[in-house]
Parts: sequence; C-alpha cells; structure tokens
Amino acid sequence: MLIKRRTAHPLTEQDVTPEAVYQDRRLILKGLGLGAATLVFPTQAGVLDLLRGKEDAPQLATRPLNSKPAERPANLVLTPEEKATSYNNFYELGTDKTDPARNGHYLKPEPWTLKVEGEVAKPFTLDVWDLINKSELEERIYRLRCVEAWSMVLPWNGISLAEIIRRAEPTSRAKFVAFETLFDPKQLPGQASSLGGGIEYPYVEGLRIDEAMHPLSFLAMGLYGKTLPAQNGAPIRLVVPWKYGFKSIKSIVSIRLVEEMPPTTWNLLAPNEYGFYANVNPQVDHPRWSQASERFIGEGGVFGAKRQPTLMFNGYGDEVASLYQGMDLRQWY
Ligand SMILES: Nc1nc2c(c(=O)[nH]1)N[C@H]1C(S)=C(S)[C@@H](COP(=O)(O)O)O[C@H]1N2
Ligand SMILES: [Mo]
Repeated sequence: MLIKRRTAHPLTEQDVTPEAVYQDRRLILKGLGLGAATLVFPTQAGVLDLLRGKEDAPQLATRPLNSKPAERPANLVLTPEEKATSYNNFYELGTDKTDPARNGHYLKPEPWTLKVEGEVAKPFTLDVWDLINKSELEERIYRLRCVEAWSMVLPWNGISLAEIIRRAEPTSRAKFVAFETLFDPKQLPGQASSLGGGIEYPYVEGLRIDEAMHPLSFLAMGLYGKTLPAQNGAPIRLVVPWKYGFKSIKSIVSIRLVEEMPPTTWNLLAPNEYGFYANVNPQVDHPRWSQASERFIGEGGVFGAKRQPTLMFNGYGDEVASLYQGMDLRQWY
C-alpha cells in the first residue's frame, strides 16, 4: 500500500569519523552537570521508589521488521543499541534517563490506532500494526541531537510523514501539523504523578506544514530493524532529524492538520528556553548552556562520551535551510 521513495539523508564524514571529533575538557565538565539536571525538573524520588518495585518486569518484546536497508557510509558509527534503549527522554515514564526503560512495561502498544484528522478532505484512522505488518518499511540512519547537548546516530525504520499526511488530502487551510502522545496514566504513569516532572500531559508537538511534508520528516515504527521498544516511543513516533530531539514526539495517537501554530509541550513550559521551531543551531545557545558542541553517545561511558561540534540544522542544512529563508533564526529559535 505504501509507495517507497528514496531520499538523500547523508551522514557526512565529520559525523562518522572518530578522528573528526575533539575533546574539550571544559565542555565535558559542563556537560556532566547538564546531564544530571535533565531539561527542567528534578526527579521525584518518592514516586520512583514505588515504581522501582516493578524493576524486574520484562521489557516489551520487540520483533524483526520488514525494512529496506539504508546505504551505510564507510566509517559509520552508530550509537550502540543498548545505549539507545537505556538512555532515554520519555518523561511520561520518568524523568531520569534510565526510567523509561525500567517503566516501559506499563505501556501496552498493541493494538494502537493513529488518527489523521483536522483540515483534511479525507480523515482516517490508521491501524498501526496493520501498517507495520503489511508494508515494507524504509531504514533511515539519522543523527539525533537532544537540546541537552548529547547526540546519537540511530537507524530508524518507518515511512515518511508526508506519505501519511498526503493520504488525508490536506485542505488549503492546513498550515501546521499538531501531534499528540497517548494520554493514559495507567500506561504512562508519569502523566498522573510527579514522576512525569509536573508537565501538563498529553505531550504535544507541532510542525509547520512544509516542515512536515519535507522528505526527511519520518514516522518511525522501528529501531535497529525491530519494532520500537516502549522507551523509544512504541509503536509509532515522529523523527525530525534537523530539530532538537524534543520535537520528535513519541507514542503518537493523533496527527491533526490545523490553521494556527499549535501549542507545544516544552514551549508551554519554558517559552524563553524552547521555541516552536527548535532547529538545531550551534550559534544560538540555550539560556543555560552552550549549544556549540555535544557529547556523542557511542561506545564507552555516557558521560565520558566524546565531545564533537554541533552542526547547523544538525548537519541537514543542504536539505532544509531553504525552509527558513528570510527568517531570523535567533528570533525563531
Ligand atoms: N511523548 C514524549 N515524546 C518525547 C519526549 C518525552 O518526554 N515525551 N522526549 C523527547 C526528547 S527530549 C528526546 S531527546 C527524544 C529522545 O528519543 P529517544 O529516547 O528515542 O532517543 O524523544 C522526545 N520525544
Ligand atoms: Mo531531548
């Protein structure tokens, strides 16, 4: 049912060659403090202790996907799967990096429906597992740059977001796309307790329509060739590689085409720190830390990780810079 289209999303030499990265001790020390701090809120120890009673609950089973492999540049350095699935931001499952993996067993991603609605001629409800089981997915190897100044290189499996949006036939009034994570405190316990950092849920995100229709914007249903683990946003999540990671909303149940710029979770929480656009930009610092470089999470310790320069639009400038022509990227951060 799905039409495959190959798109360019190259990793440059700089990203994949260990020699190109450099160490900056001052920034590593800064990064240490930052890594422990999370985005805004400290962990609520009491609630976590309650959930730790279930620590030995089994992880969500993943299964292999039918996916067309991406071309792999020489010297490609992927983040190890074990790191990508144990060092996460998914506040609905806890604010510590290790909480989402530990608490992922609460999430029951099967069955799952995703609505595509709003300013469209043909709204529809997607049976996500039907899509996963019946289509050949595509692999995309993308850099992920968290606003907290760490990064990974991850192999996703999925389909382009544009393909799903096109099927609904957006009207001329569709100027933005609003995304929503599942709201169900039984499955995402942080939504009903301080475990989730006191954020108002459901988590919501948004893109301008041209950003959403860009061939790099991706709906991931897999990681490392297998269905998504809970902690990475099972069973379907957005991946927008030129923007800070918080735009890549997990476990989505709704994609709504809208006329006005929709509210977004981190912007609502701290508008001076997190804008709507959130394009990766090494020249625009976060009010509390530099965005000029990042800790790459590869082999080895998460905090001893190599420091490397952050690239404009996370290295995807050739593809996406034209979307922002004439915009002051300091104003539209
Ligand atoms: N629903 C939801 N989506 C979310 C988040 C979250 O807390 N809740 N965290 C975001 C942040 S800050 C990042 S960096 C990425 C991390 O994705 P990963 O854990 O798969 O690497 O997910 C994003 N999507
Ligand atoms: Mo992030």
